[in-house]
Amino acid sequence: MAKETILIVDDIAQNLQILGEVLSAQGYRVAVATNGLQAIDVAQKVKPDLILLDVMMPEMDGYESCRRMKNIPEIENIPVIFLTARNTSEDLVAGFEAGAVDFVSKPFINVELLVRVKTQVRMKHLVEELERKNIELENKAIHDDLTGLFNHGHMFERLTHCQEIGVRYGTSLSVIMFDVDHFKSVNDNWGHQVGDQVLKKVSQIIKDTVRKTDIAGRYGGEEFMVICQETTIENTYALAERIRENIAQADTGYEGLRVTISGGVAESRVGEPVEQLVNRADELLYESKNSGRNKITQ
Ligand code: GH3
Ligand code: MG
Ligand code: MG
Ligand code: MG
Repeated sequence: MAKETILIVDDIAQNLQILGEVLSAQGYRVAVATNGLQAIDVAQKVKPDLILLDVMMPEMDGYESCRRMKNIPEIENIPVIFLTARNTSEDLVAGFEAGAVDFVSKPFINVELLVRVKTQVRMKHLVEELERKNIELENKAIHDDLTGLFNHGHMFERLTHCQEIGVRYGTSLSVIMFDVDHFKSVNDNWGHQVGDQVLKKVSQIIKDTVRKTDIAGRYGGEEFMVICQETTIENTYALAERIRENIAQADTGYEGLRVTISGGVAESRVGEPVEQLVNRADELLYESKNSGRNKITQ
């Protein structure tokens, strides 16, 4: 049995009753409205899976109601079928132009109406599923599986974009490059799986420490990057320090296992290619490594 909600709109009570009975008998939930304006209101509240819309109604006719609904983002994708005694070719054109997906003539034949309703409801569900899958795929394409942070490719895209914004509007841009200290020995002494858990933990701390406007990603194996816009290099350095400290103090969940990270902070120079900015941050990171690790260099 169907469990979808159908909004039926008609100014004649008897029509609503007949329609309601036919649809309810098939298991559809039914919502009603008696004019075009009310239909918009109910549609926004109920978010039905389909709307069966009469054309001739007082206050606002079906065409105008449909046109308006197609301009309201939260309900624009709900399919509308016109159910009307007006079925000249001009009426059909007007209805489709208003955004309807189908027409059923009044008086309607039950089986025909039900088949058309079922088809449109199924189409709507298919489209929604495709959209969900698409969003899922897009998300997967820009995120790192292990840590949920943005991946290398996306970080470079964002960095390039931030650089362009910087050139156009004169906003500042700085990056932090992090690398986990002696991570090879974590793997060697604790195993690769523990190593993975440590990377997750480090990522979580980075996520929890950065501000909403910062962009954090996993740059490589045990390397991380944070992009900061519209902030001074001093602020970026302070953020890097907070992250370093939070990680150094964190409980990894494994007794006796502590990790530290080192970092380099660089600010974009006018006209500098992003690769060069990253290289400079990388060089500063290696200064941190060479001077004892668990350190940030600016
Ligand atoms: P340093 O302080 O100089 O950075 O030393 P390090 O041991 O961290 O540096 P090195 O580059 O020699 O080792 C990095 C290690 O990170 C080697 C690699 O196997 C490990 N690694 C990279 N990606 C992953 C991952 O996804 N999971 C785990 N468990 N290990 C990883
Ligand atoms: Mg009517
Ligand atoms: Mg490394
Ligand atoms: Mg390392």
